[in-house]
Amino acid sequence: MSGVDVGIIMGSRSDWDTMRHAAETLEALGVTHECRVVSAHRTPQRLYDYARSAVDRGLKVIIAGAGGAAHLPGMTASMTRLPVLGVPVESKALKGMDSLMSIVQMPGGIPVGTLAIGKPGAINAALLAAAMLANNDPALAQRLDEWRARQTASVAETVED
Ligand code: RP5
Repeated sequence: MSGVDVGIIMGSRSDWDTMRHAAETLEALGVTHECRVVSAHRTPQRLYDYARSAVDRGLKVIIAGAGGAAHLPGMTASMTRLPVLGVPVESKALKGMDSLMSIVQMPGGIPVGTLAIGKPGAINAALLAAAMLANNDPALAQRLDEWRARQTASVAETVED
C-alpha cells in the first residue's frame, strides 16, 4: 500500500505548471498525494503499470492532466475502477480546446470527470477529489468546509480598497 489517497499524473513535465495547482490545493487540505509523469503516448507501459496497480496500492482517486491529443485520463480510466478526474492542459496551438475535446468525449461506460481547461480545472479536480474522500473522512470534511468558508470570507463586497 502506498499510504497515498490521490494520484496526480500528467503527460509531460511541461504540464506541471498547471498540475501543481492540484497538488498545492490537496496540500492545503491535508490530502495525501503523489505526482508522476505518465504519458499515454511516450510511456504506455508506465501508464499500464500505474493504472493497473492503483487499486492495490491504495489510491482512491486519480487526477490526470494532459494536453493536445490528451488520451491519458481516458486510457487511465479504462484500466482502473477508481474515479478519474481529467484536467485539460492548455495547449499552445489550440489553447486547450483539443485537450478538452479529447478528454470530455468518452464513450458511455468509461467515465472521466472532466474539469475546466488549465489552472481552474486543476484546482477544482483537487477540490472534487477531496470532496469524494470527505464522505468517509469527517476530519477532512471539516477542513474542506473551513477552506470553503475562508474562500467566501475573502471575497470583497465592494470594488474600492
Ligand atoms: C501531452 O503533450 C502532454 O500532456 C503535454 O501537455 C503535451 C506537450 O508535451 P511536451 O512536448 O511539452 O512534453 O502529451
